[in-house]
Amino acid sequence: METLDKIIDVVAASAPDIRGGLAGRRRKADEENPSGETQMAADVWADEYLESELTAIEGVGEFASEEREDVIDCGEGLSVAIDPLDGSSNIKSNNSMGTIVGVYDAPLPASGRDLVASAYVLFGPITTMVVARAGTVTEYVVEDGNLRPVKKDLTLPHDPVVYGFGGRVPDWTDGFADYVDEIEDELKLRYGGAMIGDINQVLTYGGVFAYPGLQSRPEGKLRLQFEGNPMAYILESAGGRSSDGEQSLLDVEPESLHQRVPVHLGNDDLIDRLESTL
Ligand code: P6P
Repeated sequence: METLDKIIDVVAASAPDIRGGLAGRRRKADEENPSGETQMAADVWADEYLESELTAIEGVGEFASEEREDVIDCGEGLSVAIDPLDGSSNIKSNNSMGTIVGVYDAPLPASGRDLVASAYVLFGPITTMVVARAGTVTEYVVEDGNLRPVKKDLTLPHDPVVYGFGGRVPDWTDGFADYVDEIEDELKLRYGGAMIGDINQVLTYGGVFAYPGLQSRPEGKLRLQFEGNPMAYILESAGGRSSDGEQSLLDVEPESLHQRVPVHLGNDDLIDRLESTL
């Protein structure tokens, strides 16, 4: 089995244990992640679990996590960048969250153009996994850690329905606020505070997700290596677009492992309109 298949299978096989470990780990850990965000005990749990599983795979050369300062060198081969439990603050309110994985054929930090696959596991009412590789996107149900395909060659619906925008309204830039004025007249608001769940709605119904650059934080909140690039790879493989406001996220120059980037993802014409408005 090739390395990429092993990575995807290990992430799927880990999902039931990670999900099963959430209930007892709803408390805050007494640590911060490299982005200065308070870690939940579940963040640490999921990160340690996946680090152990993924670094053991023959053909994985580097491992990095949103929860760790530095890249771990574990041999030769592909680089795996994960957000082990994206949206972990949703544990408190029992809302959706999950794991994001980017597989790069280059040392980290890497360009999105070096991605050979990306995926996310969504802990919703059921556990699903969406995988983009070789230009196509597949949605699976994760059953006992095994992948059962339910949607092959998944593409964004042509007629968009939902939008979800992060950041506080007073902190949006004038350009983004002008864009929101247009969009909110056309689409329905769906924002759950975990990008996996919000982007899964965009993939399901069509629409746009954004965590934009803010007045207080022009670089936005989300991390390029662990969130922006992998999700952009999925959306673009599904016929959509991504943007930092000017260009595809996959073309953003990697400068540091935890660099943040404004993230806009969705139907191509909605992203085109965003770029012409910003
Ligand atoms: P806010 C979760 O913490 C996350 O990294 C993304 O999954 C999500 O889109 C965003 O931050 C939510 O941020 O400011 O709305 O809590």
